[in-house]
Amino acid sequence: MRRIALAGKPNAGKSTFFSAATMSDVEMANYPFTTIDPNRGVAHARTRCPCTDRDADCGLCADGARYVPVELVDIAGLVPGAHEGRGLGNQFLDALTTAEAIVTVIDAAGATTAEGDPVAVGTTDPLAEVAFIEEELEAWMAQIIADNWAGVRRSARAPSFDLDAALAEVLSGLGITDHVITAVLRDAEYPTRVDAWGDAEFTMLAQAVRRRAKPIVLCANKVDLATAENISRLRAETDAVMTAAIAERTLRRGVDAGVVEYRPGDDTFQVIGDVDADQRAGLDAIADLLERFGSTGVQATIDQAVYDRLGLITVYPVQNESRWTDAGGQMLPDALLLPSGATPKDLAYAVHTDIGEGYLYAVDARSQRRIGESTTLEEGAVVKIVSTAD
Ligand SMILES: Nc1nc2c(ncn2[C@@H]2O[C@H](COP(=O)(O)OP(=O)(O)OP(=O)(O)O)[C@@H](O)[C@H]2O)c(=O)[nH]1
Ligand SMILES: [Mg+2]
Repeated sequence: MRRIALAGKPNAGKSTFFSAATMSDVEMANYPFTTIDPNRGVAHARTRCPCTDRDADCGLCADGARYVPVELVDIAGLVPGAHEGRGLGNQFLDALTTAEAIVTVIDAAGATTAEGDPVAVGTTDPLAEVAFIEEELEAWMAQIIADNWAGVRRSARAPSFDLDAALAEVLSGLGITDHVITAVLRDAEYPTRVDAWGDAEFTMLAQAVRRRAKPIVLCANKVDLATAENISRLRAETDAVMTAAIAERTLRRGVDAGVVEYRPGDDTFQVIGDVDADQRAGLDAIADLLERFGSTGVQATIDQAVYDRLGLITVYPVQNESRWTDAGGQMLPDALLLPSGATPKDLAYAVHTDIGEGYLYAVDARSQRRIGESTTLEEGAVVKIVSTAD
């Protein structure tokens, strides 16, 4: 499963976001370092289900909204200097290396210090938090490259030495694939002589790799508390998604309790059960918030990470190309996230290695036509794979 990690300063609302997105109970509190061990759970990206194109109901989507699972990881809060061990240290930067995309949660309300201590709303500047996660990550990666440089120098004495391969080895420990390293080295100019490398080159390489391998979605949280001035500054100076994680959590709990009708990502909800006066006031405040911001922002953040930053597409493998079902008659049983540019053969491998190896051909189940092995699939493609492994 694709993995997305939440990062940010302590007390920004990461665990609240996590709890809302995964509907799991984790510790959340108004003091720093509530979370120590990472929380892992399943969140979902939202997309339009292909069954809506057929006026059918697949039974797996919510009125046309299809939710595709991704893994979400919630880690301890980070403070500036984390790469040097400040706060709870750099072990949590390590937790970020296994994620494909990072959501940086900042406190739009400015009601917490850089260390996560609560202060009055508007005291601290949310814009000051925007860049520090990428800076910490890049500094930490640069340091790891520097730490490994003595080894690279030693191996450079061998006649068979290959700089790209040596760099790939150093960076693979950070969860960076050869594919990314190759692209980074192709796009930038670096000294080919190993002894010409220094801190500036380590930093440059770390930045290039971070940008390509760990895209970041910025999430300005606690907008329900934030001043109008902070909101407009954040809107003008960043591309942050405005979120109120706490509101999303309340709505989903309401759905669970059977008193609210709401699909994550919707711009409205309905109260369908009995609520007391306090709950009613809370829900009214959320309704106002949705009107102001369009949504709670939680779903939009995940969708931006999956579809925009990672550029993934949702593809639906089926066995029966006219009914769009599996052998058991379930319509559109699986929704898979594939990299953009994926081909039917890539889909076959994603379904199962054996299906990929036995690949014969594919049928576009929308047009009923055969499609070439190297055709590029699009968002919402419904595809039948014919394989010797069937
Ligand atoms: N008003 C408001 N408060 C929020 C929101 N999201 C989280 N909070 C509050 O912010 C405080 C911190 O939330 P957590 O989710 O524990 O924050 P965290 O980032 O996980 O903190 P650490 O684990 O300590 O790093 C709690 O009191 C939450 O109720 C929000 O959208 N609006
Ligand atoms: Mg937490």
